[in-house]
Amino acid sequence: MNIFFKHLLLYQIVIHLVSFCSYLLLNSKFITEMLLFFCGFALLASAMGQGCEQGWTEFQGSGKCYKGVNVFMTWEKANYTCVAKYDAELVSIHSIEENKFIYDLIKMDNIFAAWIGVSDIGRAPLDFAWADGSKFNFTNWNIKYNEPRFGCGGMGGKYVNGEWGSIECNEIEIPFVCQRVSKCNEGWSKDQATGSCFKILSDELSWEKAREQCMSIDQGSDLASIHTDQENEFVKKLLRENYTIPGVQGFWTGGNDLNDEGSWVWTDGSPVEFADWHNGQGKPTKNKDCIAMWKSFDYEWKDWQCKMTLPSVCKIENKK
Ligand SMILES: [Ca+2]
Repeated sequence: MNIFFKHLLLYQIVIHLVSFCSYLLLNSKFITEMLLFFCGFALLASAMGQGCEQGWTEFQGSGKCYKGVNVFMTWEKANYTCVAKYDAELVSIHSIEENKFIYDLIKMDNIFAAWIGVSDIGRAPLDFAWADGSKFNFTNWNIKYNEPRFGCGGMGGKYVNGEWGSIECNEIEIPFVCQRVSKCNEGWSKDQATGSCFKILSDELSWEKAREQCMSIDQGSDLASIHTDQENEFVKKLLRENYTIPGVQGFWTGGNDLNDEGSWVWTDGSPVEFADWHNGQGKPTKNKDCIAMWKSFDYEWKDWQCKMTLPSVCKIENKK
């Protein structure tokens, strides 16, 4: 973008911001509105989400906990503060429902704008990404004002009903919203890298019965799916360190080729892309249609008869 044009746009934004703030000050509403904003946070602090620490609020649809921070900072300082002070990240938004949830949560009606985790920092201009590294699969730019134009994104207040405006990352200071993945329910182990929760069930059951048991113990729980090397190592570590049952051969996961011989899928129907088969395992074999993590293979994978009885690994997937 032409630098003069960019500065002209910035100039216009600053003028609008100044006139907007002057309006608030002249009407003696500014302090009241800031107080309302602060009160909103205070109320939130007392409203604990089930899977969230005190002062954070959960949105069931995302498995994340949110906190509005009523301190005025540049985008980069806000991002740093989420990480360093709150062990969190600037919020990423993946649906209009999540956008609306955050809008209501931080009482956006009362403020001009709040930083969200979208920026092009370290990338090509306007090639946006989320600060938490999650997929950039949803946007809510205000098209009417020809957004986006600058490198960082903020959620706008009632004048744009929570649509996003772009702002110069280090020129403007506004409040911001941090997010954390929800903590796991009692008895589950959290994989910090993904936010998913895992639990080992010791009852030795057929694959089908094991799946029923997994699904019955907690909302969103199913036999474990494993999508990456990192996740595989997390589960292996869990099995090695925390679980020893004499005589146990292995643990059921959700992987199976029950519907189509040799075509391995997880219980949600997604294909098994990452795999950790032990030598010779995972070949198309009738009657060996379920994947177990096998103790004598140091928990590498084995295709095994689904009717055999094993303990199992359950998972509540974080759908961030
Ligand atoms: Ca098979």
